[in-house]
Amino acid sequence: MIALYHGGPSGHSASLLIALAEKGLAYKDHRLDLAAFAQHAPDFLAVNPAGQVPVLREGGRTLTETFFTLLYLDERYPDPPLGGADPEARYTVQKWGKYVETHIAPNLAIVDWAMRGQAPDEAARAGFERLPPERRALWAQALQGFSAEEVQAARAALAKAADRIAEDLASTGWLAGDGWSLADIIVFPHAARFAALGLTVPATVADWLERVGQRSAVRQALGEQSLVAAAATMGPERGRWG
Ligand SMILES: N[C@@H](CCC(=O)N[C@@H](CS)C(=O)NCC(=O)O)C(=O)O
Repeated sequence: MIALYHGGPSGHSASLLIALAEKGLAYKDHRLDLAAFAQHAPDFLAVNPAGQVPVLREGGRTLTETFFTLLYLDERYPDPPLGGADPEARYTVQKWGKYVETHIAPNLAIVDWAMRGQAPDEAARAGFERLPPERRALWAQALQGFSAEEVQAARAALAKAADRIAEDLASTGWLAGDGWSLADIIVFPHAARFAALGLTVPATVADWLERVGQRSAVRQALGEQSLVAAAATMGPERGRWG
């Protein structure tokens, strides 16, 4: 059986929750309280030493990296297929998977972190010591805070991302090809936070967010919790692959 370790219906975790609901897959639910830094507790670090969610486990395999995990799920459980109907759509799905990782999520984390303005308490800081050096260094940087210029640059990058989302939605109303796909699933939870961070999005993007939010799998994945109100991506997600 699938087991999912996640932080609730926001950020990367939301993408996997949506995909599992879309494919009607049952799973053992391990929800972690990210605000309490449960992702840095020894029992979870035994699952993912990087101290990040989501993590999907199945048949002795431990999968991290959300976009790759989405691709895995789509190949293993092809009904309904979400990877793109033709080479062009599949290319676009992959493009969005990378763009979320290299541009959208890291900049969102900076803006969110700057707005949150809360310093983790001593107990949380103790957890940082258990992280691998590169993750510890990122946290140290976040605790120092980001400069006004860095936050401004992150906001500008997100505004550009909103425009790029609008561009790809223009022809079919979906990000890749003429239907709902992994591209929509990987981008949606992040783009859904833009408004809460004071970023205005083009009307096409607002309309797409509304349509995606109404899908039954998305409603099922989000449960009672609204995405915007949900705890946002935690952590200084800079220095990703890509
Ligand atoms: N590259 C990872 C990023 C995952 C990620 O950023 N997870 C965030 C929540 S959305 C997290 O666990 N942050 C907690 C931390 O870094 O301590 C993926 O694609 O899954």
